Amino acid sequence: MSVVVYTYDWLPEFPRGFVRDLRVRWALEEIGRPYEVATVPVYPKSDAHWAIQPFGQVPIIEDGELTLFESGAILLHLAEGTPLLPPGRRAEVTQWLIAALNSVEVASSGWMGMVLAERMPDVFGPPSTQEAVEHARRNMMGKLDAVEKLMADRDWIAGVFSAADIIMVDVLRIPEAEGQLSSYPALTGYVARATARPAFKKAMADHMAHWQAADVARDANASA
Ligand SMILES: N[C@@H](CCC(=O)N[C@@H](CS)C(=O)NCC(=O)O)C(=O)O
Repeated sequence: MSVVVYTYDWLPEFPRGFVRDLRVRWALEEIGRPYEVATVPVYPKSDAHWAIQPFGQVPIIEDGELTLFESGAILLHLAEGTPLLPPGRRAEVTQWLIAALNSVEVASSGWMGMVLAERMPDVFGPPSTQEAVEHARRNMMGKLDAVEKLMADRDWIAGVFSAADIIMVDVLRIPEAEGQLSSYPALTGYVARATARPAFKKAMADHMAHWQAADVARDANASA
């Protein structure tokens, strides 16, 4: 049965490649489940969107009768009964998936939010002080240090490739894109290994194609 993945109808260039529908697409590609994409307007957000995501965010999925939000919950649901949640490693995979979201992503989003506020004050401002940005960066580095140590002697965070790797690597892609992984060889290798997977490449290509099609539709609307 096909899954429906919701993302935005359009977004500007800067978040493309990092919108969290990507992690859902990646998981679906890994397990070979067909899916279709539906959209919600990014602005203004619709009542229909708020009705299925109380924070007005994406991703959201529909899987038969079930509607789910929160990328971690979505991944755990999709992984059930598949190699992404290997029998015997359920607790460990869940632990690392939650650590990726609740420890690493919380820290990196805090820092990234401040960087964006500096870069685009009209959208994300007001900017924080340099001391606050540096404090947030050190907090993120503390989390990266811990995962770096761990990944020095393993390929995948829970021993075999799992849903936890999809979330952890997708989280790490932001500090990597911002040049923050240069002193972390194990994390750099981990991200490279995971993103070399055919499922990631397909998910990313389809994710980017979605935004290109969204530009075309927007241009056509503007000139109509
Ligand atoms: N904890 C949520 C975060 C979702 C999230 O931040 N989504 C972003 C797109 S990647 C969003 O919709 N942002 C718009 C907003 O927060 O208003 C998850 O993992 O699903």
